[in-house]
Amino acid sequence: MICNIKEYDCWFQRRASVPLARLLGSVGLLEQSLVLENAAGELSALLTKNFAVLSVVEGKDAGTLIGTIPGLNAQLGLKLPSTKPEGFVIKVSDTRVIIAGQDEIGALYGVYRFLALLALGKINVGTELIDAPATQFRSLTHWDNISGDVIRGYAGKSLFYNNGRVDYDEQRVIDYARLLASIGINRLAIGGTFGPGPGQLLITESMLPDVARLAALFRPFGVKLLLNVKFSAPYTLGKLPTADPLDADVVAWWKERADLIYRYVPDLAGFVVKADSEMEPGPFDYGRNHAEGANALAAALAPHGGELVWRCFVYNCAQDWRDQSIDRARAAYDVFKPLDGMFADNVLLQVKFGPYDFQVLEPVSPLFGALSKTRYTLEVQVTQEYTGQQIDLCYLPYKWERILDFDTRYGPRSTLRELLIDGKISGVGAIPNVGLDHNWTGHTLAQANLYGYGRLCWDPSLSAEQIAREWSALTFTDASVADTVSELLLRSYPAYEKYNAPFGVCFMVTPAGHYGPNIEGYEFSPWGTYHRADRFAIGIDRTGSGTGYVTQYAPENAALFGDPATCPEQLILFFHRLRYDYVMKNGQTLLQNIYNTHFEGYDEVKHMLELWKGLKDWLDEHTYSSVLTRFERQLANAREWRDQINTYFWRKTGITDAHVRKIYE
Ligand code: GCV
Repeated sequence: MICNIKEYDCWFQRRASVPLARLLGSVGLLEQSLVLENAAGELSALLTKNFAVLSVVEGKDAGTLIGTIPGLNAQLGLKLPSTKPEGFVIKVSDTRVIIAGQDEIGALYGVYRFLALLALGKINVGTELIDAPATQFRSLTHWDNISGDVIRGYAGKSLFYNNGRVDYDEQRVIDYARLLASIGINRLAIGGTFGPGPGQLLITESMLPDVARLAALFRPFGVKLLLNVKFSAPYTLGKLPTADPLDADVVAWWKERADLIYRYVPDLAGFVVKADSEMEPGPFDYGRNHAEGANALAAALAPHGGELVWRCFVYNCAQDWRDQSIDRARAAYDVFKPLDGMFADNVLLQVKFGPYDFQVLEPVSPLFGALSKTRYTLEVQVTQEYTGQQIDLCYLPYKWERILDFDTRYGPRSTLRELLIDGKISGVGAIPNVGLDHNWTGHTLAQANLYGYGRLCWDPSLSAEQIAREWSALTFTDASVADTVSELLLRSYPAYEKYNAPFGVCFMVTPAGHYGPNIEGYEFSPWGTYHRADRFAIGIDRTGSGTGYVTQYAPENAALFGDPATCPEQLILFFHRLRYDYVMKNGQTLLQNIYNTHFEGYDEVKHMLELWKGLKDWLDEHTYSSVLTRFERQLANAREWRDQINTYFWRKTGITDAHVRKIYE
């Protein structure tokens, strides 16, 4: 059977008809609200489009009822149990299907979950399900520029801007809103991050009507907008002489500006700010700390119920590589930990998962768990900046699962997963991987990363494997194709780790674009990410006797990472400077392990390419060949990594590979 997928429709593919058609043919809605009406409309439209069930919206005698739990209980005398905010109940009997939300958005989420389960063949008479998101803040932040280019975007131009204007295909935005809501995303930041881009312009009166129109497209899907704004706006836009957060005129300016913005978008979720980060203006420009900076903006949002997402990506990006006293990895903790408890209640610090910058192999940031009196979120990248740029297949939930597994060792229930579930981490943020490419994500299989991100935000206890299987089965309607695709996804991250920078040294990428190897590309740069390889050794000593970074962790982790004997070997060069003849747990030297992993990484990609080729007769030509082309490029990339890394270390050390494989002179 040919598996003919419509890439544009992502995880909403057409199916054969379904058993409960009789009940699904009419959808009843007894309460009126924008989101509930959309939920009913979505259900009937998608049933008709994808399941060959001609479904119409009707009254209370319909076979399928949608509503809120309190509403349905009151109107129909049901006894549906209540759940957490944004959660839902699904109940299927032989006379009725009920999809009830704790609130209106919960009902919408229930609809999408119902449709997914229907597609997976998991809805039957007797199905009862209660589910709710683990965390209330599940966001994506767009880095799109007003020019239409997307910073670190690998899937075409911006969905929102073109040529200096807000300019979009309305249907496309609605389809995007559907994709987001179907995986539970409820916040979307627009407005870019750098320079005089949209972050600046969107909060002016000339563009606020555009923002209001976009907000209206997302509103029925329960997605609230956030605006990326610039800390310097009081002087760049407001013509004040300063943006000092303690200056009364600046405080008043932010208040007036927030009041103006909320007149256009009354349910705006708030602002996102990248301050004192990579040349962006911030409180340090005025000798203020980050609590003082954040609180000034947060005060302007508070009367409107808005939140301020304040990014912790603050470090010195003008370092002298000769100066070994500075360690960039320490920066976020050094800046933010002393301020714990000093942020206003509506501030959410957004902490990158690692101390560097979304690297393939870097430890989890020591700020997690260490912040105990401040609300903060976990930040990851869905866009594959350092993970193959949607040319290479790299299934990110594999990585995120391991991040969530990390035990901070601050008290009981101290893994990131538990902190998130218990509300000690207040949400998740990420940079999406989408653009105007027809398949949204450039690489069709990269849709799994967007899907997986939403699913993990909703339920951090899902495994990467569960998500891979779920996404593959929703997208590839043939079971054996879906199996192979899951296998490819699950193989992809470990393979990528193997051919990338070894054992946690990080940043061996080309500085210009971050795709492909450049072993010393960052070595003499101001960005603070050095590996300092010489003839004998490589890596940074971050122990107590080195940069001291390791002491930023809770004592048990400091001890674990601080000793090469107990440090997880995948990260060993992040924490330690080791000689190439250091013997690793498998009895082979560090150098031999570097050689081995790079040969293996390439071979693994070759194997993945063969697995994909095996799907040729099972897939529609377009999907098959577009992914094939990417696998071929990935193989070339893996080869480049393998040969550059191995040759580099062979030339440094003069020590040959024990298996005498080809290394270039
Ligand atoms: C938008 C990385 C990227 C930058 C990005 C930055 C950030 O450094 O390379 O392009 O800036 O992260 O997270 O703000």
